[in-house]
Amino acid sequence: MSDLKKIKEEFILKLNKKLNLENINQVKSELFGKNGIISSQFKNIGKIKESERKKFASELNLIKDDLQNLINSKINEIENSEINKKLDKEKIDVTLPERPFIKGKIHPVSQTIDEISSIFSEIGFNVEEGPDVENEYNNFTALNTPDNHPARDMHDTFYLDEKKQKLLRTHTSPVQIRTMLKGKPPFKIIAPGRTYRSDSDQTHAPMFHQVEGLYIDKNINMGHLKGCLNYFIKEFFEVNKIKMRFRPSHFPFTEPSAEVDIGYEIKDGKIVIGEGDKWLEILGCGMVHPNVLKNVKVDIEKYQGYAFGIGIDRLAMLKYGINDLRAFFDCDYRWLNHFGFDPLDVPTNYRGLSR
Ligand code: 2NL
Repeated sequence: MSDLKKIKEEFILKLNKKLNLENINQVKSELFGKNGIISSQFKNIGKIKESERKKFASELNLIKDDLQNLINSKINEIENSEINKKLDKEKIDVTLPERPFIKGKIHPVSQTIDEISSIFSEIGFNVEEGPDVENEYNNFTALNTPDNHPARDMHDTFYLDEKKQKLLRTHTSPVQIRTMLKGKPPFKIIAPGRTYRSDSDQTHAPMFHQVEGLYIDKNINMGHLKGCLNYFIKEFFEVNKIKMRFRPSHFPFTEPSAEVDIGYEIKDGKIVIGEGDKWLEILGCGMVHPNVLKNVKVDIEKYQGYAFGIGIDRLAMLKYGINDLRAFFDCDYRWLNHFGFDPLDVPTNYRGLSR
């Protein structure tokens, strides 16, 4: 028997034993690796007598093909049997009952933020966001709040370090400060989000939600503010007419400042918004104080505008008939199931338009 035939016989015997994938790959590199038996035979061709060289080369090629084919078919065999084993093990029993299926609900506060954002977006306001952890410049100083103002007191503000440099924002105004510092007027934005004050009783939670609005452009006045808020309140409460009044007030960051009340009455034990002889305070607003505009490098000879701040949680309670604020943040799924919103339900407003 020629040397080549001996090699072939030897390796066929080897490959026909019971081998795993690793063993086969070992045999493969023994034969065809860089210094493998077959590879070295190919290097030998040049040393063979010329009269026998052709016969040797063609025999070598045939043997190479045979062994390669055998190796490939062995690898295939193993891979197939592994897949079959897996399929056998992982049979799906379609007769089993389904797993319990829990559909999530959208929290009334999230729903309310979405509604507010959509109403203001329709009249040209961009929605801006910022961090909950702020510095005291963005939260107080830039907003013309004096160093001795009671709002800065430890009793009202959560400070995060000894030096009182980091704090949890007490309103979302710092978002508007950030927006004005990094851009150029006009600004027409709302900033909804979480806010924090050291306060906790039946009507106050230490974490609550606020949306602030800001419109700075040439010739913006209090008439625009009144028109905008009147439009917003009608859209939000889905009524065609709303009784509304401005009451003089004071904030460090606006001048003049006002609080806005809306009319309501109680009918059959339920609150009806819009008409009636009772008043409900729902927001604070005013013309942005020139000191605030100076702090954010807006030219007060050219630009002016209005700002407002609305508590979201109470709006949500009013619109959706929820009367305990604290239940909002208890994370009780039974409560959420009752008061939450179906995420797949596309809401329509009182004019039948989808938001
Ligand atoms: C309230 C009062 C208000 C603002 C917030 C504001 C923001 C900037 C400049 C000036 Cl950047 N003002 N925001 C103005 C007036 C009132 O909120 O009672 N909120 C619940």
